[in-house]
Amino acid sequence: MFMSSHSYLRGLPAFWRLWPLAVALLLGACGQTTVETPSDRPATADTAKTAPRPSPPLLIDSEATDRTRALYRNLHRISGERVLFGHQDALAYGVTWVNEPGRSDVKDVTGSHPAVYGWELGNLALGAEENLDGVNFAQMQEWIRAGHERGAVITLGWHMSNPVTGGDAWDTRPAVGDILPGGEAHGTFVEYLDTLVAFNEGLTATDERGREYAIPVIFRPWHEHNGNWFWWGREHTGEAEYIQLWRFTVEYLRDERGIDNFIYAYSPDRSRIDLDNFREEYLYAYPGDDYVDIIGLDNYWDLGHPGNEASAEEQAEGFRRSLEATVALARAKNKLPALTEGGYETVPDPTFWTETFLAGLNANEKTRQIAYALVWRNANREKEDRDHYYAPYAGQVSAEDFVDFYRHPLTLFEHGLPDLYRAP
Ligand code: BMA
Repeated sequence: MFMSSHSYLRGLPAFWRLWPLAVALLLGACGQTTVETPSDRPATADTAKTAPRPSPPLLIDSEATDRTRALYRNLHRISGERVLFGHQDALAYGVTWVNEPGRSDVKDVTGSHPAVYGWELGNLALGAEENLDGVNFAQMQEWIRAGHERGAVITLGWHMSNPVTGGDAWDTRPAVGDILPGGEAHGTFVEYLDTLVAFNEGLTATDERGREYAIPVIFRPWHEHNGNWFWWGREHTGEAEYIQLWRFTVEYLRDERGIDNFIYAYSPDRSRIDLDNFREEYLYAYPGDDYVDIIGLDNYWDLGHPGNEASAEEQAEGFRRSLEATVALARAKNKLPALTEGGYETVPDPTFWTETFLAGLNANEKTRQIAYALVWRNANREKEDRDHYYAPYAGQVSAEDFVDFYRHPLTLFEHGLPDLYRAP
């Protein structure tokens, strides 16, 4: 309903800045059924008259580029209607192939690439040419550009090396206190962040008039911080320190370095959240509404994780409840809810996609508001000498069921995407 962004309206006389409000009030007074209502109420004429209208979702970056704002608004609009399917490293390799132009395991099975591409920055800060899974960074930039130009969504995560020890993200020797401003390793940390600034400078595309622009990116730093497996995780840093780490990251990238194409996603891990106390545990070390755009959740736990001893029924209930709670929190904050990571390693269940994954996402009005759901990478079997994949490949036991998942009206893959980068 509110089309304009505040920065776009800056400098206009007061009347013109207030017109969206005037239009909304007028429509509200007319009892229009199309007026946006809080998502947990049915949009009837009655509630439309009385319900408080949510203000338009704004990014934490008030200078965000038009396309970045458009993406965020469009994902909000789609939320509740369709869930975008995402896959990590989709274009770089699959279970039986590496680096074949135009190929992805998801496309091999369904005919379409995923709607969301996840990419990984681990080892970027070390000056390496390839990330920690052997993906060449220059090629990654090309794949990001190609995916964006086909209309898909890009998200970046970072298993950042430990700036204090030089070890990897799983080297849990204390680091956060030392990398914050005033700490001994602060300079090194800033250099690490600068490698992302440089990488991001290469994430450009060209519009129809030949002008270069920055590709919008969902940036998801410091994920699963409520677990204890990364150096920024619980037990290896305190709550206040983690919040400072997050805020410094945003302020440095956005305010110091002027990055305006990032949408910031927060994503704790489900395995360390008690569903009966979701809100409080999810918000452990939450950096604040002024620092987060996406209320995300990483959930492998309820999807057949080997450590979860709950029955299949209990896990299904856990999955549904975790999505409902994520959506409720996102709505209360006027943020976007997403399943930022998840899946079932090697998908051994032939009906996993429809009877577990879709059943949870499509359970009710709340769960359907998850904007996108991304499953983790399909490691190349020969190269990594193991079975570590989360999407099916052609012939895999869940491949047929995945086609039903793809065809379901709730799911959205790259083929079916509307223009997400034009202002709604
Ligand atoms: C993990 C595993 C690792 C990988 C890392 C970063 O979950 O897939 O093999 O190196 O993510 O992509």
